[in-house]
Amino acid sequence: MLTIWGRISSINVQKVVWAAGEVGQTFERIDLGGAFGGTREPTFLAKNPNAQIPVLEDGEVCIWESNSIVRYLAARYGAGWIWEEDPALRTEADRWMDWMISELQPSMTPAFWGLVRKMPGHTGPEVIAASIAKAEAKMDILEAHLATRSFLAGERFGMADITVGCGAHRWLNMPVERRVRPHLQRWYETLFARPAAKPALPLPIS
Ligand SMILES: N[C@@H](CCC(=O)N[C@@H](CS)C(=O)NCC(=O)O)C(=O)O
Repeated sequence: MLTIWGRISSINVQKVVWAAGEVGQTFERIDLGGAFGGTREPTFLAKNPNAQIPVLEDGEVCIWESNSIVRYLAARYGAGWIWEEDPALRTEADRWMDWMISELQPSMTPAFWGLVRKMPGHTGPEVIAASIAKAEAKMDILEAHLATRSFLAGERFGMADITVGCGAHRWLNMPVERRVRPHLQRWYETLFARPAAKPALPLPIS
């Protein structure tokens, strides 16, 4: 059985919980981080010196960085399913996963912190407006991509849909004005209906 360290309100933990469910692995999830604290305990720092969640333990294997964990779960337990063996096909998923962590998440996080978590120092209207504008521009890219295929890497559900899907879940449930995007909406609804997505994507977002 896997052990997943991290509170479920974390978008990066959500990716891991969803991926574990998709590849049919049972797991114990231990609340840590945020109000739960514990990330600076020496026992946890030994698992992740960055003092961040998520961390995955699979027997002797201990991994931090959410994308790396999703790739590990996909490769180890989801080969031929959410893991693509052909590097040329796999890069279709890889680029969207990296885009999620380097482009989409940073664009929407200030607005999420200000509007949903109401974190002191992050509620300034200008910061929130700039974040919404940046995230909307990224969502336009996603909308255009999804106009010509069912899933991010083509016609089959895969690991990129998990990580970027967590971003869409957060964005579409944030109290912001959004442009209407039928392709993004269709894709998100398909993802959210998956049994493995439900326990990973609690509502309301927090
Ligand atoms: N690049 C890392 C980022 C991890 C990260 O930022 N984790 C946040 C939660 S989403 C965290 O540990 N925050 C401190 C806390 O929750 O106490 C990953 O993708 O795993």
